[in-house]
Amino acid sequence: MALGDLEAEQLLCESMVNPVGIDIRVPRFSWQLKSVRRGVLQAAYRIMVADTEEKLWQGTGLIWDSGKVHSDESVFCAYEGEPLLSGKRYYWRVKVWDRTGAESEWSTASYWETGLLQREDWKALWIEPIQEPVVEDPVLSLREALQYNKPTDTSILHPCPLLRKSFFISSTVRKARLYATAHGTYMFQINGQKVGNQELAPEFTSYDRYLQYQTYEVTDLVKNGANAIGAILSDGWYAGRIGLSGNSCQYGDRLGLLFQLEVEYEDGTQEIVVSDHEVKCSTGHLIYSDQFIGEKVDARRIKDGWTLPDYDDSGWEPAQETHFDISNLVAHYGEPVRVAGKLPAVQVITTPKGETVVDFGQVIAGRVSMRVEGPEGTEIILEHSEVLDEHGNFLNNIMGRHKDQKDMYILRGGGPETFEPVFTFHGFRYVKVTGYPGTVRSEHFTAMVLSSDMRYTGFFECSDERINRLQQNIVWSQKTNLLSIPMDCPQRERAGWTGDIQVFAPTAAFNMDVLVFLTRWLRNLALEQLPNGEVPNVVPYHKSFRHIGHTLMGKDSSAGWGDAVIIVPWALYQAYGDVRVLEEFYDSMVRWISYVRQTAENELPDNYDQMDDVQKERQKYLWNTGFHFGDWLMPSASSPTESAMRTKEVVATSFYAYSTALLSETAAILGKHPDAEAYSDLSRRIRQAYAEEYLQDDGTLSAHFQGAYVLALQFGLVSEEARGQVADQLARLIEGNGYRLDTGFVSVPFLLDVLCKYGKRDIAYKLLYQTECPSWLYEVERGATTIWESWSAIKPDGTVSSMSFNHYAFGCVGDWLYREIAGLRKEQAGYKKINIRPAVDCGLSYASAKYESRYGTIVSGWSKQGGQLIVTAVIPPNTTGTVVLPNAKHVTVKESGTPLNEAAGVISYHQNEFDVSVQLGSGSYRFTYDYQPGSAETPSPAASRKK
Ligand code: RAM
Repeated sequence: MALGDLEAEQLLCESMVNPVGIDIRVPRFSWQLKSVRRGVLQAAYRIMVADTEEKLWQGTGLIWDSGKVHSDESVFCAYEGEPLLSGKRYYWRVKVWDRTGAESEWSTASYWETGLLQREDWKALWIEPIQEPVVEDPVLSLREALQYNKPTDTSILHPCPLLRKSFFISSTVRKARLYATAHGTYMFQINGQKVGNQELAPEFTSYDRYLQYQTYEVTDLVKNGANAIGAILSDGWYAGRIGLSGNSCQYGDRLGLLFQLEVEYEDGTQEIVVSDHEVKCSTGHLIYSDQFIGEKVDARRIKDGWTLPDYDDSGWEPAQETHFDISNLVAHYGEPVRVAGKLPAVQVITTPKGETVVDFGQVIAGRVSMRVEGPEGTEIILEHSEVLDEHGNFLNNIMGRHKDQKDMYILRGGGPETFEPVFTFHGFRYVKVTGYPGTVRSEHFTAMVLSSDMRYTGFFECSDERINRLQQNIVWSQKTNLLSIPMDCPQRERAGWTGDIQVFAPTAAFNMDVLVFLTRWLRNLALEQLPNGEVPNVVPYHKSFRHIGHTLMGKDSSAGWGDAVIIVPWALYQAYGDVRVLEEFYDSMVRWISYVRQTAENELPDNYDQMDDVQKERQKYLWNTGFHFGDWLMPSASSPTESAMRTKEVVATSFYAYSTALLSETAAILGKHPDAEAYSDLSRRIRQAYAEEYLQDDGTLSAHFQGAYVLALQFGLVSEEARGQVADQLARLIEGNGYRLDTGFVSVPFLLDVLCKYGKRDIAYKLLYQTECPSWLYEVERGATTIWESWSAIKPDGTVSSMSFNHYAFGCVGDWLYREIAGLRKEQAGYKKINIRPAVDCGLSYASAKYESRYGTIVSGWSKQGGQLIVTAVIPPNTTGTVVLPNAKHVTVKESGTPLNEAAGVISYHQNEFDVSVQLGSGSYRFTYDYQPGSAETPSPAASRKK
C-alpha cells in the first residue's frame, strides 16, 4: 500500500468555490478525497482557518483549528470557530486520514469572504436620480392580457438614468470592494471599465423582504489619484413589466441605488465612497429598457467617458437621498446571471414573405450582439421568436400583453459599432432584422446566452442520437430557464411557477449543481408563504400574479404547486445530502400541510349532506374541493382548463398523501420523532380514504386517466395487493392510446418509473422510443432544440401554435434516463452509497452517465460489443457502491481482466436468480462477460443511429 497518495482537493465553502461576499454565519466545508488506490474511506479530518494565507501555512494565530476529528464526513462540515467579521477574507485548508492510516498533506488553501454582516456596516444612503415615475399600466384580466393585440406603447417609457461620482484616492490601494444594489437593475463602471461580469443584478427576488446586494472585487479598477464610479439603472423586475399580464411597478415606480466602495490602503487605513447627495445624475443613450418590451439605444447620445474622472458633469443634477429600511438586504447567494455562452448565427434566411431572419440554430434566453457600420441615424430593429410558422415566415409566438419584444439601435455613424442590450432579454432562436444597412451576414450576429451560471454536473449519452438530442434539449431548457429564478419559460411569463420546478428539480440536480440556486429561491418561497400556510403558485409572488390567482381561482395556491415547499427541499437533500436545507424549511413545510389539512377537513364537497357516516368521515382526508391545476396540460384534454377540471380532485388528494409522507420522513431525519409518527399516521389515513373513495375492485380508478394511475402507484395510494391490478389498468390505458403519453405536468415525472417498478419495462421503453405525438421523440423529430410547453406545440399537420417552446417541466424524464437507462442511482442521500444497475435490455447498444457528486465523479456506463457486455463503474473515494451485472449468473465475470474474487476493491459479490451483485469500494472498474439477452428484451429501436 502506497502511503502518501492520499489528497484532499476540490474544496467548497457552502457549496461554492472561494465565494466572496457571503453572509452565512456558520459556513460549511466540503472536499473530495483523491487516491490511486481502491476502497478509500475517510477516517478523520482536520480543518484550519486563518485570516491570512501566511498564518494558515504556519498554522499559527489561527481563527479555528478543528483538531483531528474522527469522522467519515467530507461534505457539509460546519465551521466552529469564533464569530466571523464583516468584509473579511478567511483562508482554510484541510487534511484527511483514511482507514488504512494513510495521511494526506494539507490541501491547497481556499478562501471565503464575508459581506457586510451588520446593518451598521452600511454607511451608504439610498439615492434616487431625478426621474419621472414609471407609468403603472392598467391591470388586465388574464383573458385580456392573453388576447391583447394593440401595439406596445413605448412612448410611456423613460430613459435609463446615469449616476456618477468622482472621488480621490490618496495612496496605494491594497484591496477595494464595491457593495451595491438597486431598485431596478443596475450596471456599474469604475474609471470607464465595467465592474464584474454579472448581468441583471441585483436579480429577481421578493424585494420587499429579500433584496440582494452584490460584492465586487474592484482592487484593479481603483487607482491612486482621481477616480470616478458610475451606474446605469433600468426598470428591471422592480418597476418594469413582468409576468404573464406584463404589468409594471410591481415593487415600486421609482428607481434607486445604494452603493458602498470600501478601499483599504497598503498601510491598513480605509476610505469609503458611498452613494449620497454628491452623486450626480443624467440620462444618456438608453432611450428605454424594459425586460419585456425591449431596449432602445440611440448611439448618437452616448456620453463618452462618463465614468472617467475628468468627465465634465457640471450639467448633471444631484441625486436625491431617500430613506428606505435596509432590513431587507441580504448578501447575494449563488452563481450570478452571466453571459453563459455565445452562439454564432448559423444562417440568414429570407422568408417567403421577404423578411430577413437570422437563425441561431438553438432556442435560448438572452440577447443578440450585433456588429454594424452605416450612416448616422440609421434605425435597426431586432425582433425575437422561438419558431417560424408552417410556411417558414417569422412568427411572434408569444402570447400576452408584451408580445413585441423588440430591440432597437440607432447608429452613431462614422465607423464599426456594436450593439448589445444591457438590461433586457428574450426567449428566441430567430431574430428578424429590419433596417440593417447593407447585407445582413451571419458573422455580424452572435446570440449571448443568459443563465445563472451553474456548474454542469451531469452528462448522459447513449447509442440513439435522438435520445441524446432529447438530453441536450432538457439541458438547454434548464440552462435558459434557471435565470435568477427557476422560470417556467423565458418569453411569455418568466415566472417562478412552483409546480414546474417541483417536477423538474431531480433532473435539474443531475445536470447542474443547483443546491445554492434553489435554496435561495426556497428562501423567497418561505418569505412569500401566506399567514394561513398557503404557498403561492408563483415565487416571487408579485402583485399581478396575486391578482390573476385571486380572480381566476379565488386563492393563491394549488395542489402539486404549493407542494414545492416539501418536494424541492427533499430533492435537494436527496441529491446533495444537505440536511440544513430540510431544517431551514421545516416550519414552512409544516405550515403548508396544516393549511392543506384544514382545507381538506373544513371545505367539504357539495353532496356532503347526502353522504352516510362512513363517507362523511373519510371526506376530511380527501382534498377534494376548490380549484387546482391538476395534471396540468394532460394531452387528451381539449384545453388546459379542461385538464385541470378533469383531474384536480384526485391529484390534490394524491399530493396531500405524498407530501405528508415526505414530511414524515423529513421529520425523522431531523430527529423529530413524534412529528414523524403523526405525519406518517396522517398519510396512512389519507391513503386509506383515497383507496376507499376512488379504487374499484377491478383495479380501475374512478378518475380514469393515465396520471391518476401513475400517482396512485408512485405514492402508494392503494394497497400492495391492489397495485398489480392498478398497474395493469395503466398499461391498458397506454396500450389503448397507441403507446403515447397522456400524462400531464405532475404525473409524468413518475410514469416510466412506475412502469419499470411494476414489471412493465417494455411499455416504458415503447413510450421512450415513441415518435408519434404526444411523445418526447416527436418533439425531437420536429426539430426541437428545447423542451416544449405542450407536446403539440407544433401539430402533426405542421401547424405552429403560440405555446412556449421552452418549458422544462416535461423534461423531467432526464432523471429517469440517468437512473434507469444509464443506471446511475443513489442508495443513500448525497450518494454516500451508490447503486449502479444498467438497463441493458432497453434496446440500445450503449449508454453512459457521469455525475459529479459532492464526493467526486461517479460513472455508470455499459456497452454491448459482439457477444460481450462491458460495464464501467467509477465509485469516488469515501463512498461505496453496488453494481448489478445483469444476466451474469452463469458466466465468468472479469474485472479489468481479473476474476471477480481476485479483483482489488471488490468487497463481496453474490448472485440472485439472474444477476450478480458486486459490492465495491472506491475506484474505477471495468467488468466484462459474455452476455445472453433475456427473453423479454426490447429490440433495438429502428432509428438507433449511432455506431
Ligand atoms: C402556465 C405556466 C406554468 C404552469 C401554470 C399552471 O401558464 O407556464 O408552466 O405551471 O400555467
